[in-house]
Amino acid sequence: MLLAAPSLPRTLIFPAHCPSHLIISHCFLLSSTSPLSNSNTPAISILPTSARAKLSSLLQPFVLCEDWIIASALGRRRRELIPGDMAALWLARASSQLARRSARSLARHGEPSPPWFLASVPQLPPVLGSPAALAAAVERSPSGRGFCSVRGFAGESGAAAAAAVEEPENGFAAGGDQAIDFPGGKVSFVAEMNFLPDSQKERINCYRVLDDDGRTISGSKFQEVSKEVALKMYSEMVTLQIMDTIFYEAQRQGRISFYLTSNGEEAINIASAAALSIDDIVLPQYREPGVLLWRGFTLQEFANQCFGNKLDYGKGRQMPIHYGSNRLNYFTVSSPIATQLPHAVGAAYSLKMDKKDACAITYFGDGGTNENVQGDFHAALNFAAVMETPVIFFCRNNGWAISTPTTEQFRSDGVVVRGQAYGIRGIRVDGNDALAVYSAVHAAREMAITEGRPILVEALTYRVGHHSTSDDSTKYRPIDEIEHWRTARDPISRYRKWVQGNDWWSDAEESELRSRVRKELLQAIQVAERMPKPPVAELFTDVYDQIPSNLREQERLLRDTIMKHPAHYPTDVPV
Ligand SMILES: Cc1ncc(C[n+]2csc(CCOP(=O)(O)OP(=O)(O)O)c2C)c(N)n1
Repeated sequence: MLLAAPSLPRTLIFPAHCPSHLIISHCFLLSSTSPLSNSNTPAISILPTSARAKLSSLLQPFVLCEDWIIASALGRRRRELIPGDMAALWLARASSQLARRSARSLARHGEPSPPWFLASVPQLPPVLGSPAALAAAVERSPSGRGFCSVRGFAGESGAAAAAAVEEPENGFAAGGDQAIDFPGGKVSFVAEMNFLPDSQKERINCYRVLDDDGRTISGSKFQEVSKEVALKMYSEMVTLQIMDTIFYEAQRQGRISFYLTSNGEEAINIASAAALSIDDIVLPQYREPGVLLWRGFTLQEFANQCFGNKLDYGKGRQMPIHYGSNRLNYFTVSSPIATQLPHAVGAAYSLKMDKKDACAITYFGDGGTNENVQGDFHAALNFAAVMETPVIFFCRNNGWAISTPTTEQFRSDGVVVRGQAYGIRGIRVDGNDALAVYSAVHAAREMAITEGRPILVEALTYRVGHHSTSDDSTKYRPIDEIEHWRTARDPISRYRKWVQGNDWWSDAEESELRSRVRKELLQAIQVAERMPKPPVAELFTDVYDQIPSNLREQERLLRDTIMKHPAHYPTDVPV
């Protein structure tokens, strides 16, 4: 530790790895003990001896030098600011202010300005040795990084110092190339105190390919789809719609306990799935069964899950609609909203580590982005950005989180803008335009994999159905609004117009498809309904390798209770 003599202490050097709190407390000491505005003495020299003694004990890594040493090290004119960390910047700014005020004060008295420098070097020699050794150490600092120099009045005349007084209050030369090489790139300094606006004047626009009548908008750029893929997309959208109608009715008839439709979001489901590869890992919320349908989950498999029979992969332990498939790389539906997002980042990271040509995609609603108990959306986006994972965050912004409209969920311009805050590229897309969704996800996948980065897609859509069979949405939103989206903005009829406009589809094919799918579904439901349920013993397996004694005891108690009160238990569950 070396404190310069009171007459010359105008330069401060500190190692870049110096703990921030030390730098800041030092700055605080400087500013709180220096009545610079009415003093013609630079900051350090007027520190009382006791304060300097305190500094020496507190700030071991700090070295205060005579100005000529550092002046030579900095070439006297160096003005860019390249601190090792944020604290260095803070110190630099504060000290620069002090130095400038000091210069102003001296100029007022017609005295020449003293030199005043501030610098940080990544590593200092344990013993400084001669001034030349110090200068050499500073020069050796790698590519200027971790090296900070702020304002040099050295050798400047009183007039120059006075000129400096006219400079803006930010403490840096106006019009100069003042910038900080901060992680992520250079940040320019400006004289104005500009707060970022809370939002852009104009909302982020929305990419679409098809107009409301299913015609491609002139000049629209999109990923071509073959006739075969286009027709498969259409058929699956129709199948999903019929599946929703029939399962919904089955729930109303009391044959299954619960259901939740994807009405109005068929394009999101099917078109996004079509743009992916089967190797891509899907981590769904609950309104994306179409992705599974696209991948080949059969209607029978859907029915088995909803009826919780012995062929259900979840062994009847989950509520209906909690589908999952190892074979199809589709994680089991996650009802605690947004919990699947961090999982998706982990899955994507493993794909990256294994150098797989695949990404992860996770779906969630607008409500999922505002789920604040765990804040999974935010943690996942930040993690994904920092770890550079190939993951697509697909938000279905359907206007509602059960009965809470998006207007009561957030003040930002929807979801897509949030990606930027985390350093994630994003796009807003018309979720009711199958070609736009397909193109956006196709491009997102390409970027995610080839560039190893996360992408955020916000699809604007509308939840046409009730939230689930436990909800009546007419209690909190106008029926006209629902009807408008169900008819005028229906993604299926819009896409059908495009397909038919290409002469790829006919009315006869349409009715054949609809009656075939309906028949297959009714058949699947009958089979699923008759299929026995998983045995009671299955309730206790698959968590522990060896079932622990307390679970064995619970199993025995359950059996006894069923035997005692058989009327209260379903007869089709083998005990
Ligand atoms: C962690 C958690 N909090 C609350 C709930 C209750 N909940 C179930 S669905 C839902 C709304 C989700 O809305 P959104 O994410 O927009 O999806 P949408 O249902 O509109 O498709 C809420 C709050 C939950 N399931 N999990």
